[in-house]
Amino acid sequence: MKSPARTTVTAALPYANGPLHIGHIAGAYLPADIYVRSLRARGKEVLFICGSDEHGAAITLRALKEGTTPQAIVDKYHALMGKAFVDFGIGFDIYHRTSSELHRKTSQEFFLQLNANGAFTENTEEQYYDTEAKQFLADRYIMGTCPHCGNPDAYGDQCEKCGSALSPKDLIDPRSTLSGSKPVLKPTKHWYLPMERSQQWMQEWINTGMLDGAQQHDPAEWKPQVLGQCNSWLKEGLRPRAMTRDLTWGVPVPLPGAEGKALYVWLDAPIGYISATKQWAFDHGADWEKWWKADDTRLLHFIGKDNIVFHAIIFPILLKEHGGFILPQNVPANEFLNLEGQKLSTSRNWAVWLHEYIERWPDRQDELRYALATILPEFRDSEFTWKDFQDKNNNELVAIIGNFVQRVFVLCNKYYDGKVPQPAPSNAAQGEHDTVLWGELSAIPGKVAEDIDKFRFRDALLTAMNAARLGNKYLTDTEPWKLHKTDPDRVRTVLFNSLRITAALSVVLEPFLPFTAQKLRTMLGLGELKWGDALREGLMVPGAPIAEAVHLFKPISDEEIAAEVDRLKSNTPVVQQPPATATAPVITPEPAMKPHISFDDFSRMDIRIGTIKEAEKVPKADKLLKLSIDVGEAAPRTIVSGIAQHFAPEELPGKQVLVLCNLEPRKMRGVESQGMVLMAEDAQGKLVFVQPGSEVPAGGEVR
Ligand code: B3M
Ligand code: ZN
Repeated sequence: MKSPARTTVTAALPYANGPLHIGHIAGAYLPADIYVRSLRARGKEVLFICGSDEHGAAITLRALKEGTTPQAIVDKYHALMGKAFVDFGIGFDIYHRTSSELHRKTSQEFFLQLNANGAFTENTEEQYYDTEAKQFLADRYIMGTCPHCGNPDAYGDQCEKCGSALSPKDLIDPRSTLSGSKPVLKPTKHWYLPMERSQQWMQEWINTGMLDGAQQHDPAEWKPQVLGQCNSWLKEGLRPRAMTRDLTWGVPVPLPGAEGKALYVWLDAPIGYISATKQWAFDHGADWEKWWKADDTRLLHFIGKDNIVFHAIIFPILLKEHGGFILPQNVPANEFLNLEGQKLSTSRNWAVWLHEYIERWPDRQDELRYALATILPEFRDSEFTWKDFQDKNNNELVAIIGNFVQRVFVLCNKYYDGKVPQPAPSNAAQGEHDTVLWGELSAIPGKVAEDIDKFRFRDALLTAMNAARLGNKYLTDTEPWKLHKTDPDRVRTVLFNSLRITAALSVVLEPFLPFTAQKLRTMLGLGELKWGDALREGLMVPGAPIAEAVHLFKPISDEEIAAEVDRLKSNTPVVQQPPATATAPVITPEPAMKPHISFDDFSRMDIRIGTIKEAEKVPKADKLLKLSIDVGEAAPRTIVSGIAQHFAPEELPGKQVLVLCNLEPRKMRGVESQGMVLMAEDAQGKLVFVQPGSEVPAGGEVR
């Protein structure tokens, strides 16, 4: 692998169908921003690309709901999101949009090149059609029951409950999102990407980093959950995927005979990164191509976990089929953020909206950036609570950084009339505390950068905060306020050193807390600093003026927090969670822990040990197995379970499993399922049995 000369960083293009919430921020934008800021501070060449995703059913359905046009929707939310990003200090080089003319042209050219290269197959196939709305139903236009988890509201492209990628024909009991009616099948012609042709190289590229005989990336640097999702897709076998849709809102398919057809939104959206780069280059008189084509450019996609296969499999296939482009070197996807014990939900208004936060907490961007950075869902889902936000603010920002800086500036103003003191000549008046301080402090910038490079932003922030902790300890150990009268030389050295710690803080905290870093530099009378300036000798000049002491952070009261929690709760329409009706194990990316239930609730569940007697595939359902399980009754029960991708039928007979026996019976693919098998998920997302420690008679109750 060549060492990169430059880095192209993209952050997922958010759909312009609603405002941004903290889940979006913690998923893609804050980590990407921290990463980019740290590269910039190290003088690296980097381009940070984002924009609004303005096509797709997400937009048109929202327009329908708000009784307006798709164009009005994207105009409204593009402006709202763009402003919120700026206000929050997310420093994109460009925030573009996919409804632009340049994007239409770029994605049409891309499509035509793919077509010319023979990358598509044209197929006429039956698709679901809504006879009332007179429209074909793809993606979010069609809903039904997820064959994997039984979620009754899965979309035609994805089940948001279990995260599975779906196509409309996978749905059980499909219905039109537009009219609610039962759709009919009708033939229509589309351009398909025969992804199965890429199975071989994709498998190798993902898992070894090798492509065309060259090492492109190191898979050890990819997050396990990203590799896991890709491999479970690859294991199912890549299949043809339609790259066009029967829609008028979108980029028109630029071919004769394709009237009324648009590019699939997941074809046009990632090309949006390229058109945004072109626009940026045009605006700056720069070259766009090197950011996408030079093999010493490193391409990174920051996204949330629901976008993994699109960025790690489908887009790379498209780039390679097109030719001339580099492939991403990493796809550092985050898991999901939950809020106060529940999944974030736009429809239930269970969210902290970024633009509203900024309105209610003006000039407190860094407080939220900090709280989120400490809980980024880097490897597993995590949770934001207002209480934790308060704790992080009061116990860390106020008590650690604020307190240190306040003490240093108060003392320097009091003793030296607001000027940088002259330290004792080096090696003179150096106490043991100084040696410890410099020893520990000098390791911090390198360690922070190293963790950031590994996409371990939480660890990096912890280390950066240690600089402030060291500062506080240094003041506590040296007690300059006690020595001022008796040993003024020593005190000047201590406070000079403390100003240097403050300068170092403004460097190592900048990626996380850019507003605070700027304040610190202004207070110190310093201009722009680079990473290498953190502990540079000569940075602080004795005699130079510094500012008066200010409070960098204010404590947040219990009342303020209670008001936020109330606000959240009163905003939310109380929607009863639908009862679990699944026959497959319900493994959701939901909150870490669910709210309390009563003992009564628990005792209503009849969970028993079952012994699997037989297992067979359910015809025409590649996810389902029909199991015959002995749960201690006269005859075994039939249970349909969405585990076919995880177990071969022949490995099951004889296995003991946990069965929820009194779950309402349900028909799946015409077979009545009389209960649910309970399973767990391993780190790779593979289902595994939950078994008794030793064999027990079938029918034994689990209590
Ligand atoms: N708009 C999905 C999302 O917002 C989609 C990302 C596009 S990235 C090219 O989650
Ligand atoms: Zn599902």
